[in-house]
Amino acid sequence: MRAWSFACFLALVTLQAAVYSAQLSAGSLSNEQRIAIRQSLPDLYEASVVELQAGLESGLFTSVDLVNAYLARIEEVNLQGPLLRAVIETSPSALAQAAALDAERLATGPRSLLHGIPVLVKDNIATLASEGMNTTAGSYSLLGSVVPAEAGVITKLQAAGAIILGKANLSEFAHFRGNLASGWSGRGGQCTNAYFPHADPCGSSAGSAVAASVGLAAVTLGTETDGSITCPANQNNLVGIKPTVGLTSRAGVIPISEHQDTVGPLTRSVADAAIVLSVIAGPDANDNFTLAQPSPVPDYTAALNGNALANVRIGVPRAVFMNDTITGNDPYVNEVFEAALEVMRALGATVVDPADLPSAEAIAASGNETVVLDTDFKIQLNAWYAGLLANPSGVRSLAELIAFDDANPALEEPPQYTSQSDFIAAEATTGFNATYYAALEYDYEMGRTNGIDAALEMYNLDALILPAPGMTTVPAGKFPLGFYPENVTIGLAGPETVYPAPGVPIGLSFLGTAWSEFALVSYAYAYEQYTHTRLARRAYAEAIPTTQLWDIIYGM
Ligand SMILES: *[C@@H]1O[C@H](CO)[C@@H](O)[C@H](O)[C@H]1NC(C)=O
Ligand SMILES: *[C@@H]1O[C@H](CO)[C@@H](O)[C@H](O)[C@H]1NC(C)=O
Ligand SMILES: *[C@@H]1O[C@H](CO)[C@@H](O)[C@H](O)[C@H]1NC(C)=O
Ligand SMILES: *[C@@H]1O[C@H](CO)[C@@H](O)[C@H](O)[C@H]1NC(C)=O
Ligand SMILES: *[C@@H]1O[C@H](CO)[C@@H](O)[C@H](O)[C@H]1NC(C)=O
Ligand SMILES: *[C@@H]1O[C@H](CO)[C@@H](O)[C@H](O)[C@H]1NC(C)=O
Ligand SMILES: CC(=O)N[C@H]1CO[C@H](CO)[C@@H](O)[C@@H]1O
Repeated sequence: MRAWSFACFLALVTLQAAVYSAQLSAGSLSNEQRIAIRQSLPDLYEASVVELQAGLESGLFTSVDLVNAYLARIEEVNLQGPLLRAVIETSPSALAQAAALDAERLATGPRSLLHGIPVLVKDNIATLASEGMNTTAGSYSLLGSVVPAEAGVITKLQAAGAIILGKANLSEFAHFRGNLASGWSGRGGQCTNAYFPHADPCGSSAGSAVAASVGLAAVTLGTETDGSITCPANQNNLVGIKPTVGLTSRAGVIPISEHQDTVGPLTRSVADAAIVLSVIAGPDANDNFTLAQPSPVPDYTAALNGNALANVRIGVPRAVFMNDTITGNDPYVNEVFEAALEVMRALGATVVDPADLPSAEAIAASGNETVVLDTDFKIQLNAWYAGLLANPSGVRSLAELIAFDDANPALEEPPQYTSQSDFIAAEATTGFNATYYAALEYDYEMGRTNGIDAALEMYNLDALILPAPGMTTVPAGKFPLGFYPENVTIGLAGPETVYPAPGVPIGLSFLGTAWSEFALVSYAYAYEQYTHTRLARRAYAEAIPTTQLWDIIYGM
């Protein structure tokens, strides 16, 4: 438990406990009491971690109640009704974990703000097979496989007392298989956005984002290599943090590339994102990139300062990143972005516009990222398959994976979902050589030295800001900016999905230099507290689950 949040949370707990504990122990409740209790229970569509923790501490409900409520909400919307297909599997041991954590809370108190809080994680983040869930990146080639160890971030979550509620659907292999629709996987099918029927959820952390957007769990984890947290955060009205590579452990995460993969939170508020990041950040002996991070890990909740944008210099890198011809953004995105710049100014920030990256044109033209990702993916994915303690499909390498998909079209290559172009390009690479090292060097030069860091230095900036979806860099925090208007021209995104579409959210991104998450969280918080854009629009009615804690506790 960290100082700032603890104080705040204790105040809430004390208040609620004083009011309701007596009533809950009473055998029969008066009408007024029922209404009071019902009103005191958080709405799971929006509930924050601090609110849930307060309710758990005061005995208003238990973690068992919470798990039951979230499971019922998943049941309502996942494979029926709106067919969100956000969740691939739920944990058969979640209720037992919840009961044990409830008992521990009574005996010795909460371990952290995440004690007894249900979390969904993307299906490329390893959980122990003995806990009952698969780790497959959405692929049947990994169904029933036994991982040698859980992911480093799972160890940290569980040490903090979090409950792993289930695994979220994703673009298969984090969208590194081929030219496939965002949010589709062989095992999970097509995940869809909760803001418009069959809208594109973006990916690859599609299921994590959709689940967080309508409260199928308290918070979720996604992963990003290039846009896989920031784009779904953008399109699902969420806060997403793409941490600096090496702030959060990638050990036990089905890889694309150790040079770009990173794990981060997808949540409904900046405060929740700060709480989760504080738990999952930090060194892990099994991922040596994490050993390079500054010590100690900051308490990101201490960054939640509503005045954080005062006297801060924010740059707008318009060239390339705001050119609709290159980004493909609907012109409406730039319209709402201009309004956001006015908010920054109102909050005391100096907006430096434009503040272009010297490398902008070179970044847009370069294929060097692909050279690095293709080479790394083959080496690291082969190592993943080779390291499994068992794999019923028999697949033990990328080459065998390609053959498995071709041999099992009903599972992995239904019509319009046949592409394996990324797999095939990666399989053709021959390992580290001079071309690879030059490409890696070039990427760091263009992205960091001559890119973000150069712009921050040239214009004396604290951060950069961009509308979303835009292009992605490190690190970035994305959060709600607005929504597409009712008259937007609906486009096709995939065989089963549309984008843009009326009411689909649009996000805003703060970007900074390596390890600047603390500052970025503070800017995002100041903007969020001033605008509260997320609350301006809800998902479409059918996509909102109706089960609440009340139904679970009192069965009515
Ligand atoms: C994996 O998924 C299969 C099929 O849904 C299921 O039978 C099994 O219990 C799951 N868990 C593990 C650890 O294999
Ligand atoms: C991690 O270890 C490998 C060798 O095991 C080494 O090549 C690499 O440079 C290390 N990376 C970091 C960031 O320390
Ligand atoms: C946007 O990009 C296109 C294509 O590269 C280019 O032709 C155009 O000049 C750019 N627009 C601006 C305003 O820079
Ligand atoms: C990588 O960048 C170099 C330097 O600009 C360029 O010559 C090369 O064509 C790029 N490689 C690819 C595959 O785009
Ligand atoms: C490095 O390997 C790639 C294939 O992975 C190949 O295209 C490239 O020509 C090689 N470069 C050198 C310098 O051998
Ligand atoms: C959509 O409606 C807005 C007013 O709500 C209007 O300003 C805009 O021009 C319309 N766009 C189209 C494409 O009709
Ligand atoms: C929890 C849940 O609903 N899981 C489902 C995800 O989608 C697959 C494929 O449709 C189903 O088999 C799972 O039951």
